[in-house]
Amino acid sequence: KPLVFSGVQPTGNLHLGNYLGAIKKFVALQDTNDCIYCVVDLHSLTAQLVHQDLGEQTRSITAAFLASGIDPKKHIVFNQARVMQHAELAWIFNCVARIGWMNRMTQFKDKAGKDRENASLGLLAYPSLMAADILVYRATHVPVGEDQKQHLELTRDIAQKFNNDFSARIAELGVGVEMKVGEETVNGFFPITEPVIGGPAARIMSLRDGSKKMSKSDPSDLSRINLTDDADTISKKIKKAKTDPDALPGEVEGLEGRPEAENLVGIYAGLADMSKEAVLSEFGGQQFSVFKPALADLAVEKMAPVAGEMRRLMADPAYIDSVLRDGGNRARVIAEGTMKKVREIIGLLGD
Ligand code: AQP
Repeated sequence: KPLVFSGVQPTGNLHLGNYLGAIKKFVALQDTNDCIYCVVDLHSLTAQLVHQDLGEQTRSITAAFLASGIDPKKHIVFNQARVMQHAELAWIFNCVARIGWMNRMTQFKDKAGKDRENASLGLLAYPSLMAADILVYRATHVPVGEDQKQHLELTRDIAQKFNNDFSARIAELGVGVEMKVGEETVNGFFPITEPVIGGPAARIMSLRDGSKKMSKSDPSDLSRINLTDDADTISKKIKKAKTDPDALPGEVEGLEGRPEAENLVGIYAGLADMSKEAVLSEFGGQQFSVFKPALADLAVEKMAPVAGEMRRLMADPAYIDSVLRDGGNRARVIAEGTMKKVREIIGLLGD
Protein backbone atom coordinates (compact mmCIF):
# COMPACT_ATOMS: atom_id res chain seq x y z
CA LYS A 1 0.00 0.00 0.00
CA PRO A 2 1.46 3.40 -0.88
CA LEU A 3 2.64 5.52 2.03
CA VAL A 4 3.84 9.09 1.59
CA PHE A 5 6.58 10.62 3.78
CA SER A 6 8.33 13.97 3.58
CA GLY A 7 10.06 16.46 5.85
CA VAL A 8 11.00 20.12 6.10
CA GLN A 9 13.81 21.54 8.23
CA PRO A 10 13.08 24.22 10.84
CA THR A 11 15.95 26.39 9.62
CA GLY A 12 14.34 29.71 8.91
CA ASN A 13 11.38 31.27 7.23
CA LEU A 14 9.71 29.02 4.71
CA HIS A 15 9.66 30.46 1.20
CA LEU A 16 7.74 30.03 -2.01
CA GLY A 17 10.22 27.36 -3.22
CA ASN A 18 9.47 25.19 -0.17
CA TYR A 19 5.76 25.82 -0.65
CA LEU A 20 5.49 25.10 -4.37
CA GLY A 21 8.23 22.45 -4.53
CA ALA A 22 7.11 20.49 -1.49
CA ILE A 23 4.24 21.58 0.78
CA LYS A 24 1.68 22.10 -1.98
CA LYS A 25 2.43 18.55 -3.14
CA PHE A 26 2.00 17.26 0.42
CA VAL A 27 -1.51 18.72 0.40
CA ALA A 28 -2.37 17.29 -3.01
CA LEU A 29 -1.23 13.80 -2.02
CA GLN A 30 -3.23 13.61 1.19
CA ASP A 31 -6.60 13.01 -0.50
CA THR A 32 -5.62 9.66 -1.93
CA ASN A 33 -2.81 8.40 0.35
CA ASP A 34 -1.79 7.87 3.95
CA CYS A 35 0.79 10.55 4.66
CA ILE A 36 3.40 11.29 7.29
CA TYR A 37 4.80 14.83 7.35
CA CYS A 38 7.67 15.64 9.63
CA VAL A 39 9.48 18.75 10.83
CA VAL A 40 13.02 17.41 10.69
CA ASP A 41 14.56 19.20 13.65
CA LEU A 42 17.47 16.76 14.00
CA HIS A 43 18.47 17.54 10.42
CA SER A 44 18.63 21.23 11.21
CA LEU A 45 21.45 20.56 13.71
CA THR A 46 23.78 19.45 10.91
CA ALA A 47 24.41 23.00 9.74
CA GLN A 48 24.08 24.81 13.07
CA LEU A 49 24.00 23.05 16.42
CA VAL A 50 22.92 26.01 18.52
CA HIS A 51 19.66 27.48 17.28
CA GLN A 52 18.13 30.42 18.99
CA ASP A 53 14.51 29.61 18.29
CA LEU A 54 14.46 25.94 17.39
CA GLY A 55 11.17 25.27 19.19
CA GLU A 56 9.55 28.36 17.70
CA GLN A 57 10.77 27.48 14.22
CA THR A 58 9.51 23.92 14.59
CA ARG A 59 6.07 25.29 15.51
CA SER A 60 6.20 27.70 12.60
CA ILE A 61 6.82 24.90 10.04
CA THR A 62 4.01 22.91 11.65
CA ALA A 63 1.75 25.95 11.35
CA ALA A 64 2.70 26.22 7.66
CA PHE A 65 1.74 22.56 7.12
CA LEU A 66 -1.63 23.07 8.80
CA ALA A 67 -2.29 26.48 7.22
CA SER A 68 -1.63 25.00 3.78
CA GLY A 69 -4.35 22.43 4.38
CA ILE A 70 -2.69 19.30 5.79
CA ASP A 71 -5.14 17.47 8.03
CA PRO A 72 -3.32 16.27 11.18
CA LYS A 73 -6.21 14.02 12.20
CA LYS A 74 -6.25 11.99 9.00
CA HIS A 75 -2.49 12.06 8.58
CA ILE A 76 0.53 12.22 10.87
CA VAL A 77 2.27 15.55 11.54
CA PHE A 78 5.12 15.53 14.08
CA ASN A 79 8.69 16.58 14.75
CA GLN A 80 11.52 14.13 14.24
CA ALA A 81 13.11 14.43 17.70
CA ARG A 82 10.03 12.86 19.31
CA VAL A 83 10.66 9.55 17.57
CA MET A 84 14.13 8.32 18.49
CA GLN A 85 13.83 5.38 16.09
CA HIS A 86 14.85 7.79 13.26
CA ALA A 87 18.25 8.25 14.90
CA GLU A 88 18.57 4.55 15.67
CA LEU A 89 17.94 3.53 12.07
CA ALA A 90 20.21 6.33 10.83
CA TRP A 91 23.06 4.77 12.81
CA ILE A 92 22.45 1.42 11.17
CA PHE A 93 22.32 3.11 7.76
CA ASN A 94 25.63 4.83 8.57
CA CYS A 95 27.02 1.33 8.68
CA VAL A 96 25.25 0.30 5.45
CA ALA A 97 26.20 3.36 3.36
CA ARG A 98 29.78 3.96 2.19
CA ILE A 99 31.74 7.16 2.84
CA GLY A 100 32.27 7.52 -0.92
CA TRP A 101 28.48 7.70 -1.45
CA MET A 102 28.21 10.59 1.02
CA ASN A 103 31.24 12.41 -0.37
CA ARG A 104 29.57 12.56 -3.78
CA MET A 105 26.48 14.42 -2.53
CA THR A 106 26.29 17.88 -4.10
CA GLN A 107 24.40 19.32 -1.12
CA PHE A 108 27.26 18.26 1.16
CA LYS A 109 29.81 19.82 -1.18
CA ASP A 110 27.80 23.06 -1.42
CA LYS A 111 27.07 23.37 2.29
CA ALA A 112 30.49 22.27 3.52
CA GLY A 113 32.20 24.73 1.15
CA LYS A 114 35.98 24.76 0.89
CA ASP A 115 36.64 23.92 4.53
CA ARG A 116 35.28 20.37 4.30
CA GLU A 117 37.43 19.02 7.12
CA ASN A 118 35.61 21.38 9.44
CA ALA A 119 32.05 20.49 8.42
CA SER A 120 30.13 18.51 10.99
CA LEU A 121 30.09 14.75 10.64
CA GLY A 122 26.30 15.13 10.79
CA LEU A 123 26.34 17.19 7.59
CA LEU A 124 28.16 14.37 5.79
CA ALA A 125 25.76 11.77 7.22
CA TYR A 126 22.64 13.89 6.52
CA PRO A 127 21.38 11.58 3.72
CA SER A 128 21.62 8.58 6.04
CA LEU A 129 19.24 10.24 8.49
CA MET A 130 16.99 11.22 5.60
CA ALA A 131 16.90 7.60 4.43
CA ALA A 132 16.03 6.55 7.98
CA ASP A 133 13.21 9.15 8.18
CA ILE A 134 11.63 7.61 5.10
CA LEU A 135 12.37 3.93 5.62
CA VAL A 136 11.52 3.72 9.31
CA TYR A 137 7.92 3.98 8.02
CA ARG A 138 8.72 1.89 4.93
CA ALA A 139 7.30 4.81 2.94
CA THR A 140 6.93 4.26 -0.79
CA HIS A 141 6.58 7.84 -2.09
CA VAL A 142 8.46 11.01 -1.17
CA PRO A 143 7.37 14.42 -2.52
CA VAL A 144 10.34 16.83 -2.61
CA GLY A 145 11.84 19.62 -4.67
CA GLU A 146 14.37 18.85 -7.40
CA ASP A 147 17.32 19.60 -5.07
CA GLN A 148 16.58 16.47 -3.03
CA LYS A 149 16.70 14.08 -5.98
CA GLN A 150 20.24 12.89 -5.31
CA HIS A 151 19.46 12.18 -1.65
CA LEU A 152 16.47 10.08 -2.68
CA GLU A 153 18.63 8.07 -5.05
CA LEU A 154 20.91 7.39 -2.12
CA THR A 155 17.91 6.30 -0.04
CA ARG A 156 17.14 3.75 -2.76
CA ASP A 157 20.78 2.57 -2.74
CA ILE A 158 20.74 2.15 1.04
CA ALA A 159 17.45 0.19 0.94
CA GLN A 160 18.77 -2.02 -1.83
CA LYS A 161 22.08 -2.73 -0.09
CA PHE A 162 20.31 -3.55 3.19
CA ASN A 163 17.88 -5.86 1.35
CA ASN A 164 20.80 -7.57 -0.43
CA ASP A 165 23.14 -7.85 2.55
CA PHE A 166 20.41 -9.36 4.73
CA SER A 167 18.45 -11.23 2.08
CA ALA A 168 18.92 -14.62 3.80
CA ARG A 169 17.79 -13.30 7.22
CA ILE A 170 14.83 -11.46 5.67
CA ALA A 171 13.70 -14.69 3.98
CA GLU A 172 14.35 -16.79 7.08
CA LEU A 173 12.27 -14.48 9.28
CA GLY A 174 9.59 -14.08 6.62
CA VAL A 175 9.57 -10.28 7.01
CA GLY A 176 10.15 -9.37 3.36
CA VAL A 177 7.68 -8.31 0.72
CA GLU A 178 7.77 -8.99 -3.00
CA MET A 179 8.89 -5.90 -4.87
CA LYS A 180 10.01 -5.00 -8.35
CA VAL A 181 13.57 -3.71 -8.69
CA GLY A 182 14.05 -2.81 -12.34
CA GLU A 183 13.00 -5.91 -14.25
CA GLU A 184 13.55 -8.24 -11.33
CA THR A 185 11.10 -9.22 -8.60
CA VAL A 186 12.89 -9.54 -5.26
CA ASN A 187 11.91 -10.18 -1.68
CA GLY A 188 13.08 -7.15 0.30
CA PHE A 189 12.42 -5.55 3.67
CA PHE A 190 12.73 -1.87 2.73
CA PRO A 191 10.81 -0.53 -0.27
CA ILE A 192 12.69 1.12 -3.11
CA THR A 193 11.15 4.54 -2.63
CA GLU A 194 9.75 6.55 -5.55
CA PRO A 195 10.54 10.27 -5.57
CA VAL A 196 7.59 12.55 -6.38
CA ILE A 197 9.37 15.42 -8.12
CA GLY A 198 8.25 17.45 -11.07
CA GLY A 199 5.80 19.97 -12.36
CA PRO A 200 6.64 23.54 -13.27
CA ALA A 201 7.80 24.49 -9.74
CA ALA A 202 10.15 21.64 -8.82
CA ARG A 203 13.04 24.08 -8.66
CA ILE A 204 12.21 27.70 -7.90
CA MET A 205 15.16 30.03 -8.34
CA SER A 206 16.23 33.17 -6.48
CA LEU A 207 14.38 36.31 -7.56
CA ARG A 208 17.75 38.10 -7.73
CA ASP A 209 19.76 35.47 -9.61
CA GLY A 210 18.17 32.87 -11.89
CA SER A 211 21.16 30.54 -11.51
CA LYS A 212 20.75 30.07 -7.73
CA LYS A 213 17.87 28.23 -6.08
CA MET A 214 15.53 30.16 -3.84
CA SER A 215 16.84 29.39 -0.38
CA LYS A 216 16.19 30.19 3.26
CA SER A 217 19.86 30.91 3.81
CA ASP A 218 20.30 33.49 1.01
CA PRO A 219 21.39 36.69 2.79
CA SER A 220 19.16 38.81 0.52
CA ASP A 221 15.53 38.80 1.64
CA LEU A 222 14.64 40.16 -1.81
CA SER A 223 15.77 36.83 -3.28
CA ARG A 224 12.75 34.97 -1.90
CA ILE A 225 9.09 35.32 -1.04
CA ASN A 226 8.60 34.19 2.53
CA LEU A 227 5.38 32.48 3.52
CA THR A 228 4.95 35.16 6.16
CA ASP A 229 5.38 38.16 3.80
CA ASP A 230 2.43 40.53 3.63
CA ALA A 231 0.75 41.57 0.38
CA ASP A 232 2.83 44.74 -0.06
CA THR A 233 6.10 42.91 0.49
CA ILE A 234 5.15 40.17 -2.00
CA SER A 235 4.26 42.77 -4.64
CA LYS A 236 7.43 44.75 -4.00
CA LYS A 237 9.66 41.66 -4.29
CA ILE A 238 8.05 40.59 -7.56
CA LYS A 239 8.32 44.11 -8.94
CA LYS A 240 12.03 44.14 -8.06
CA ALA A 241 12.68 40.60 -9.36
CA LYS A 242 15.50 40.47 -11.89
CA THR A 243 14.33 40.04 -15.50
CA ASP A 244 15.61 40.68 -18.99
CA PRO A 245 14.37 43.40 -21.36
CA ASP A 246 12.53 41.10 -23.81
CA ALA A 247 8.83 40.27 -23.95
CA LEU A 248 7.69 36.82 -22.88
CA PRO A 249 7.89 34.22 -25.66
CA GLY A 250 4.85 32.33 -26.93
CA GLU A 251 6.51 28.92 -26.50
CA VAL A 252 8.46 27.24 -23.68
CA GLU A 253 11.51 26.79 -25.97
CA GLY A 254 11.77 30.59 -26.08
CA LEU A 255 12.61 30.59 -22.33
CA GLU A 256 15.90 28.82 -22.96
CA GLY A 257 18.82 30.94 -21.82
CA ARG A 258 16.44 33.26 -19.92
CA PRO A 259 16.55 31.75 -16.39
CA GLU A 260 14.86 34.69 -14.64
CA ALA A 261 11.96 34.76 -17.10
CA GLU A 262 11.63 30.98 -16.90
CA ASN A 263 11.56 31.16 -13.12
CA LEU A 264 8.74 33.74 -12.99
CA VAL A 265 6.71 31.74 -15.50
CA GLY A 266 7.30 28.61 -13.38
CA ILE A 267 6.15 30.43 -10.25
CA TYR A 268 3.00 31.60 -12.01
CA ALA A 269 2.35 28.07 -13.28
CA GLY A 270 2.92 26.54 -9.84
CA LEU A 271 0.63 29.01 -8.11
CA ALA A 272 -2.13 28.71 -10.71
CA ASP A 273 -1.83 24.92 -11.19
CA MET A 274 -1.12 25.46 -14.87
CA SER A 275 1.63 24.30 -17.19
CA LYS A 276 4.30 26.75 -18.37
CA GLU A 277 2.87 26.32 -21.87
CA ALA A 278 -0.55 27.49 -20.68
CA VAL A 279 0.97 30.52 -18.94
CA LEU A 280 2.82 31.48 -22.12
CA SER A 281 -0.23 31.04 -24.29
CA GLU A 282 -1.87 33.67 -22.04
CA PHE A 283 1.11 36.03 -21.62
CA GLY A 284 3.31 35.34 -24.68
CA GLY A 285 4.27 38.62 -26.38
CA GLN A 286 3.63 40.66 -23.21
CA GLN A 287 6.27 42.73 -21.43
CA PHE A 288 7.22 42.12 -17.79
CA SER A 289 5.46 45.39 -16.99
CA VAL A 290 2.24 43.47 -17.67
CA PHE A 291 3.24 40.02 -16.44
CA LYS A 292 4.76 41.06 -13.10
CA PRO A 293 1.63 42.79 -11.72
CA ALA A 294 -0.47 39.76 -12.77
CA LEU A 295 2.01 37.46 -11.01
CA ALA A 296 2.01 39.69 -7.91
CA ASP A 297 -1.80 39.61 -7.75
CA LEU A 298 -1.84 35.85 -8.10
CA ALA A 299 0.88 35.37 -5.45
CA VAL A 300 -0.98 37.61 -3.00
CA GLU A 301 -4.27 35.84 -3.70
CA LYS A 302 -2.76 32.39 -3.07
CA MET A 303 -0.25 33.16 -0.31
CA ALA A 304 -1.98 35.77 1.87
CA PRO A 305 -4.58 33.28 3.23
CA VAL A 306 -1.78 30.83 4.14
CA ALA A 307 0.14 33.59 5.94
CA GLY A 308 -3.02 34.72 7.78
CA GLU A 309 -3.82 31.18 8.93
CA MET A 310 -0.20 30.65 10.01
CA ARG A 311 -0.39 33.77 12.18
CA ARG A 312 -3.66 32.57 13.73
CA LEU A 313 -2.17 29.15 14.51
CA MET A 314 1.07 30.59 15.90
CA ALA A 315 -0.98 32.49 18.45
CA ASP A 316 -1.91 29.13 19.99
CA PRO A 317 1.37 27.25 20.57
CA ALA A 318 -0.33 24.79 22.93
CA TYR A 319 -2.50 23.57 20.06
CA ILE A 320 0.51 23.16 17.76
CA ASP A 321 2.36 21.24 20.47
CA SER A 322 -0.64 18.96 20.93
CA VAL A 323 -0.64 18.18 17.19
CA LEU A 324 3.09 17.34 17.32
CA ARG A 325 2.70 15.23 20.47
CA ASP A 326 -0.22 13.27 19.07
CA GLY A 327 1.51 12.82 15.70
CA GLY A 328 4.72 11.74 17.46
CA ASN A 329 2.86 9.11 19.46
CA ARG A 330 1.25 7.67 16.33
CA ALA A 331 4.49 7.80 14.34
CA ARG A 332 6.44 6.06 17.13
CA VAL A 333 4.17 3.01 17.02
CA ILE A 334 4.88 2.49 13.30
CA ALA A 335 8.59 3.27 13.64
CA GLU A 336 9.04 0.87 16.57
CA GLY A 337 7.28 -1.86 14.59
CA THR A 338 9.89 -1.47 11.86
CA MET A 339 12.79 -1.27 14.29
CA LYS A 340 11.80 -4.46 16.12
CA LYS A 341 12.13 -6.28 12.81
CA VAL A 342 15.34 -4.48 11.85
CA ARG A 343 16.96 -5.46 15.17
CA GLU A 344 15.87 -9.05 14.58
CA ILE A 345 17.16 -9.06 11.00
CA ILE A 346 20.56 -7.75 12.10
CA GLY A 347 20.75 -9.92 15.20
CA LEU A 348 20.83 -7.15 17.79
CA LEU A 349 19.54 -8.44 21.11
CA GLY A 350 16.52 -6.60 22.48
CA ASP A 351 13.02 -7.30 23.67
N1 AQP B 1 14.02 26.58 -4.41
C1 AQP B 1 13.27 25.49 -4.25
N2 AQP B 1 12.41 25.09 -5.21
C2 AQP B 1 11.64 23.98 -5.05
N3 AQP B 1 11.67 23.22 -3.92
C3 AQP B 1 12.51 23.59 -2.92
N4 AQP B 1 12.78 23.09 -1.71
C4 AQP B 1 13.71 23.85 -1.09
N5 AQP B 1 14.07 24.86 -1.88
C5 AQP B 1 13.35 24.74 -3.03
C6 AQP B 1 12.13 21.90 -1.17
O1 AQP B 1 11.53 22.25 0.08
C7 AQP B 1 11.54 21.10 0.92
C8 AQP B 1 12.03 21.46 2.28
O2 AQP B 1 13.36 21.94 2.21
P1 AQP B 1 14.30 21.87 3.47
O3 AQP B 1 14.06 23.00 4.34
O4 AQP B 1 14.20 20.57 4.11
O5 AQP B 1 15.72 21.89 2.84
P2 AQP B 1 16.49 22.89 1.95
O6 AQP B 1 16.45 22.35 0.56
O7 AQP B 1 17.82 22.98 2.57
O8 AQP B 1 15.71 24.29 2.01
P3 AQP B 1 16.31 25.70 1.67
O9 AQP B 1 15.22 26.65 1.79
O10 AQP B 1 17.01 25.74 0.38
O11 AQP B 1 17.32 25.95 2.84
P4 AQP B 1 18.87 26.21 2.76
O12 AQP B 1 18.98 27.66 2.56
O13 AQP B 1 19.33 25.76 4.11
O14 AQP B 1 19.44 25.42 1.63
C9 AQP B 1 12.39 20.04 0.22
O15 AQP B 1 11.53 19.09 -0.39
C10 AQP B 1 13.13 20.81 -0.82
O16 AQP B 1 13.41 20.02 -1.97
